[in-house]
Order: sequence, then structure tokens, then C-alpha cells
Amino acid sequence: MTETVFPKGFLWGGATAANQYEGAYNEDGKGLSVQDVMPNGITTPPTEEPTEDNLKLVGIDFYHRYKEDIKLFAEMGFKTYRTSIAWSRIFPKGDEAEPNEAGLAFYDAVFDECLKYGIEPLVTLSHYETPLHLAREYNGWASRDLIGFYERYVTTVFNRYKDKVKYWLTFNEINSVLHAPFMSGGISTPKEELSEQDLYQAVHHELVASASATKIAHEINPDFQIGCMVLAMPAYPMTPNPEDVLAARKFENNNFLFSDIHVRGEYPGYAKRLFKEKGIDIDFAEGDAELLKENTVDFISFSYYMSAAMAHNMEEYDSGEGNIMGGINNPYLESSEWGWQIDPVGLRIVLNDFWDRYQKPLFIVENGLGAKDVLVEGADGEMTVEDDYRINYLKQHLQQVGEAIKDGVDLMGYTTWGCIDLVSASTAQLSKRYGFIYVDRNDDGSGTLNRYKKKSFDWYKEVISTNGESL
Ligand code: BGP
Repeated sequence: MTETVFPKGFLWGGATAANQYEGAYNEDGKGLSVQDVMPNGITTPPTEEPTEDNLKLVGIDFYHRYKEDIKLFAEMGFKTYRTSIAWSRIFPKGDEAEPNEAGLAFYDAVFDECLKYGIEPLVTLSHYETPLHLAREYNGWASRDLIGFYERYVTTVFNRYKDKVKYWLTFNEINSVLHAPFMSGGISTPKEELSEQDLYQAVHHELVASASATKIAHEINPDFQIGCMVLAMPAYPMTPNPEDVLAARKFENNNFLFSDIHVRGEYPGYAKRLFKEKGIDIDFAEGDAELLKENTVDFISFSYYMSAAMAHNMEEYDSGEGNIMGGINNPYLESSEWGWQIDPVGLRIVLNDFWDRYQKPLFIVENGLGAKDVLVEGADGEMTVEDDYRINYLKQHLQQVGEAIKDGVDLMGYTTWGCIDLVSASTAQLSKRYGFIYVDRNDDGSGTLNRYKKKSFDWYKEVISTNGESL
């Protein structure tokens, strides 16, 4: 780009989640979360107790190294930093009356450290880390009881951090409850035994909890900006056959359903039809409809990793192995080492779709390339990673973001996923790396935990310092 199209004050930064990098899983009063019994990612059932092979128990030890890490983020020039609060640090079991002071103090220290460098915290309240006790005793978000526990938790942290944090996200990728009920919703019933009724009812509880959190937040501090967070995935028809176009639309609607309710405050007509056809009858408690309608979000945030190709006759095609929500292998796109199809233009499409649909500010809070990095000695004698593939990926995506801004999209910011290497959510491994900063820890748990700047570190630093002009 010869001149920047990114607005003044654009929030450049990076994103993480507590369970994937903090470690210290049982320190200072923290209770267990669902992640502490998920050593193998989403496809394998949870273990009874935490096991040593679970990389998340130590993570990348951010809990003890946050000063060093935030300093590196500041060196890159981050304007914002997305992290989550581990609910089980604040309410170790999730249902007790009083919070854990040591947990609250930890996030005070983290946010203070960010603010010291002028970095605005962007905080996810629930990022795949429901307290395990709530999962085991209540069946997680399948139970309406979770709404009350969540309200208590968010009220506590909103009050505590009201002068430190302005931007909040209620639930990470809320639509993922349908695909990963234990990880995303703390639902202990095995997936095969869950009906769609159960799943959509659980989502309803989260949507009501999100609206309630939005209400509480605005009462505590009217300046708070509350966002929803959805996993975004545009869908393309495999052919111009109208039946394929319709199949693609239906797939997209399965995702829009969530943002529609967050932003417009009511279930859309197509959802009512879908539920009728599937025999789903959502149990609305008294006041739910009003709460949803009156407490819509201030902005829409989303993760973007890939698009999906759809047809009415899916069985006749090769399925896109690796694509998180399924779909057909798109012959026009390349794939990452994990089979995730790479589609920068899809990001422009998704931005325009959201903007046209809602006319509310947008925030890209996850995007990036998971890759197998190799640590080598750089020209200056320091260890580094020559990650030109990551630079290319991010550059192509950001150029499309620039196009979307030129299209008229109102975008608040962009945070790359896993700005420092962390444990992967789907595979629970460390070898799927996203960071600008390499962390010396391997899938077998070995490593010094030392941090090294990758080539992309300086590249991103320049993108930020030129407000995107260097792209
Ligand atoms: C999103 C999650 C993140 C993150 C990312 C990358 O779905 O919100 O927690 O992990 O995906 O996925 P993975 O780690 O599986 O590569």
C-alpha cells in the first residue's frame, strides 16, 4: 500500500487465551477447568484427573513470565492485547459465593503491566475454560444454573477492573458449542448422546448470559464496550446450481444465527423454521426475550481462519479434511500443514457480510497461520525462525482487510491469534505454532521455555508503526 487505509487509532495487536498459555493450573487457589482434563484436544474424551501429558498444565508459563512477554508485545508496538480471564482462577469451582483474591490480583498485575506500555486490554470472559466442577456437577451450559454463576463471575471482574479494561468479549466462538460441547460449553454428556435440542438449549443459555453480562457491564461502567465473538466462515457454492447456492446460504445462516441474536436481540425467522423442521423447542424463561432484545452488543468480533465450499449433494465430493466445520475441498485454495484452507479474500467477504448485515463496528480478534517452525541461528547470532510463510499469510490477509476498509467497513482492530506460541486448542500440541515469538517447548513437554523473536516479529512491528502502510 502506498498510503494507509487503516483508521487512526486502529487497534493492532495479538490474541491469546488463559488456558492455552498461562500454565500454573493449580497455583494460588485456581480450580480445575475443563481444559485441565483435555490432554489430547477436541477429538478425545476428557480424562478423570489432570495428567502429566497435558501441555496446558504448564502452557508457556505466562503466569510467571507475563512481564517478559508483555514487554515483547510492547516492543512490537501493540495497541491492544487480547487475553482471557480463567474463570476458575476467580471462582475455583464456579459456584461459590466469594471470589479467590489471588486470582483477581494476578489479572490486576497483568492489566497494569499492559497499561504501563499503553496497551489496551481486550478481555474474553469465557474462552473454552468453564470450571470443571460446573461441567461435572451441572453439565455445564446445558444447565440454566450456569447463567447465575456466570453473572456472579462477570459482575466481580467488571467491578474489579472497571478502570483498567474497556473492551470485553462475552464468549469465545459461541457457535462452537455445537461442534465441541465439552470444550466450549463444559457439557459432560458425550457428544454422540447429545440431541440438537440439548445443544441449542445450551447455546440459548449462553446467549441469555451474554445479554445479561452486557446489561451488568453497562450499569457498572457506561463506557464499557461489549462484543460478541463468533467463529466466522464464509461459504461458497461449488457450482452455480441454485441448490448449491442455497446450501451455502444455509451453512452461513448456521453461523449468522448467533450474531443475529447478539446484535439484533431476537431469533431470526430462518432459525424458527430450522427448529420447527428439526423438532427443536427452545425453553425460554420469563424475561429471556426482553433481556435479549434490550441488551445487544456494542461491536461484533470474530475469528477467521478459512472459508467452506458447499453443495446440496455433499456426498459426491471429497470433504475438506481439516476444515473445522466441514465442507468440500476447494480446488482454488491451498491448505496449511493442518489441512486448514487458506483464503485471504474470504476475510474481505466476511467483513463485508457482517458490515452490510449489521452496520456495527467489527473487530477481527483471531487470524493466523499454524505452522511447524524450526529454530535456527540468525545472522546476528541470535536464535530465530525464518517464518516468511507466516509473513506472507498475514500480509495477504491484511491486504484484504485494507480492501474491506476501502469497501466502507468500520473496523476497530486486528489481533493475530497466538501472538506468542501457545498450546493449540484443537490438537493440544505446541508444534502448531502461530506466534511472532517462539517458545522453546515441545510436544513431549521438553524445552527451556525461553522466548525467541521470529522474523515476523520485526515485520509486524513495522506494520504497526506505519499503521499498515508497509503492507
Ligand atoms: C480458535 C480458538 C482459539 C485457537 C484458534 C486456533 O478456534 O478460539 O482458542 O486455538 O482457534 O486453533 P488451533 O489452536 O486448534 O490451531
